[in-house]
Amino acid sequence: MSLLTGKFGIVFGVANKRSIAWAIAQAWHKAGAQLAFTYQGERLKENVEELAGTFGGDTLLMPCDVTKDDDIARVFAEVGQKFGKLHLLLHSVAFAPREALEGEFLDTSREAFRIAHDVSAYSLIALARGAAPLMTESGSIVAMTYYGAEKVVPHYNVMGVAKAALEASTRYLAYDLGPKKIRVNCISAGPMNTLAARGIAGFTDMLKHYEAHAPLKRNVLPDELGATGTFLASDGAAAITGQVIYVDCGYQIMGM
Ligand code: NAD
Ligand code: 0WE
Repeated sequence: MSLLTGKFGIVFGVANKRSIAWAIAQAWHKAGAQLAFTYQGERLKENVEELAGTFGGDTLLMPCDVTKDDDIARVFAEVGQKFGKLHLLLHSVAFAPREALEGEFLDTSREAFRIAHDVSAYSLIALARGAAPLMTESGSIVAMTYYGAEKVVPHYNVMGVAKAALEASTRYLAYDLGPKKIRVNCISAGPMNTLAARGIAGFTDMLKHYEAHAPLKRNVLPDELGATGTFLASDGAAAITGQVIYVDCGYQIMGM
């Protein structure tokens, strides 16, 4: 028996094979979970179809823009019909308008603030509310965060504030859902070369900075995020909720 045998899960945030969501989905699948996937829009449908197809069988695949309540309602209605229950949910979704990640935080517009928080933080609350009625046996909700939530990372700007909201939401959700045996945790990942990181000015230098300064003197690998995602999803983590687990080669402990 594998760690996640008999568990049903849903994954939000696969865009391509480099997505953190795909690394964790593969690990969950290898551990025996049966998974459903959502994709942001038609643009990404083919990618996700092809990736999910590598699991064989008919994987449940649904469009979902996490800023649309109707999309979210439809997703959980379908999961209810096809799976009947749910144990795992991965939130690996973030967005802020590009201009908000370039200049000064001081210049963040009301609209950029709203969008970043809607997509990157509020969505966790909406997805947890949709999933909870299906998590009748027990549940594990995992969300991806980043160090810019707690310390200033130049140019991460409003995304840092949105991640702080995501991490605080994780704690309040953990409190509300704890009595139902539903756990809610974040993985704080070191920088990864994904679509969301591509084109960020100085990203290559950031990878080098982590290599130089993290205790383990290297960057995180996708499989290592998968392994932590599997642990948090498993009954081995049954007493862990409301936490932020750092998978960053130790970078977060450093003061200088
Ligand atoms: P990615 O681009 O592969 O994933 C981001 C996903 O967000 C995409 O699948 C995109 O479709 C989805 N998304 C954006 N807006 C959406 C919307 N309105 N509705 C539905 N989906 C939407 O990049 P990634 O690096 O894998 O990012 C995944 C998560 O990991 C994000 O929360 C990100 O903040 C976090 N993270 C990334 C890094 C990194 O360095 N790449 C480090 C720590 C945390
Ligand atoms: O969470 C993220 C990135 C999320 C993200 C990326 C983009 C790029 C394209 C959110 N919104 C957008 N909007 C776009 O238009 N990371 C943790 C990766 C990341 O992004 C940074 C980083 C790191 C690390 C931006 C500036 C500084 C550091």
